[in-house]
Amino acid sequence: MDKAQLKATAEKIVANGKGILAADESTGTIGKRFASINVENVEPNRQAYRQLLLTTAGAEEFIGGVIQYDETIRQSTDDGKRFADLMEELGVVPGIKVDTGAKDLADHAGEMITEGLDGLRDRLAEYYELGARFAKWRAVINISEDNNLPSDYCLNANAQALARYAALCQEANIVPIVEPEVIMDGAHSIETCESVTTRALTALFNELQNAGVYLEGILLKPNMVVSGTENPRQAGIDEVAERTVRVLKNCVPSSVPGIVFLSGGQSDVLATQHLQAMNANYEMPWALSYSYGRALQAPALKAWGGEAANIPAAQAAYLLRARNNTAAALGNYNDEMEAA
Ligand code: 5MM
Repeated sequence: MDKAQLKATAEKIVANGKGILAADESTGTIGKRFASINVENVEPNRQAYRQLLLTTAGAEEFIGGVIQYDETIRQSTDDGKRFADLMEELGVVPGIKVDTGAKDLADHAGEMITEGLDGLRDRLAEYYELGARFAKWRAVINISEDNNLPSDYCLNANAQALARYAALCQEANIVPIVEPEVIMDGAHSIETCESVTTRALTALFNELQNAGVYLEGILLKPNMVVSGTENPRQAGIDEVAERTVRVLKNCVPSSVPGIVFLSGGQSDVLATQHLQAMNANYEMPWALSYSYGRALQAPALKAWGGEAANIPAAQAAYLLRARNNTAAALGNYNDEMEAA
């Protein structure tokens, strides 16, 4: 493990308010996104869409890293430049999703465990050769107040898998993003989201310490603390910011260089507003930035609609979200910036 390299890579990704584009939708997930715009889920369309994002002029000012899917890291632009090489030239760090998905946790109805540890050492070695310098693994934590979920067993099993993954990444000189996503869906209150997120992060850092993971060489990708989507009381921006910062300060060691939120189904602008409220109003020991999938891509996907003629409009929509989220990561965003 080259600790200096790991720390430098993690810091580079989140330097100066930069964030991450999560473009690692697996084939099934990108199919759902394409279905919303009536685009067929075939390899040439996936290549065209990822190329659109990766060739957006000026995005490198805001985007420090891009998470790719296995297919994407092997793809190239129309003129034959590998996507990973293009990123390298632009100073954007290439990343790779290495989990193989969340599956039902045996004998624990409603709970999930993320798979992908078998053979991971060899896959990481290949991804490093292909240019990846950071990786991502996502655990899925469902809340059900009626069924008393999540169980401690689920939290601990996922935390242990995240820690084993993180240790393997660092052995390969790849920065691990650890993502324990507490899912927004459900009728639960924001208080429940806060307590479950606290339990998930406590279990995670306990296991990371047990595994000997070098905390200066990781990035944390958590959910924000929000009301369940079906809860009648939807907390406002300031409450989300206050509760999220409190949880992070209680659970995340200051040696972690960066925290990059997932958007989790929040609207694109709300995800930016939440990030702004945290960075503008609180002093924190880590860079607090973004690793959004839907909240960075949704307007671009809609503007594109699968038509080559719409690529400039789609790239402008993506650039606006990247620019505004980086402004929010620096505490400099305001609503007027949406009009640009
Ligand atoms: C981009 O979506 C990622 C991959 O999802 P699948 O493994 O289900 O295909 C996902 O992990 C994503 O990186 C995070 O959830 C953040 O994305 P959002 O849309 O929540 O910001």
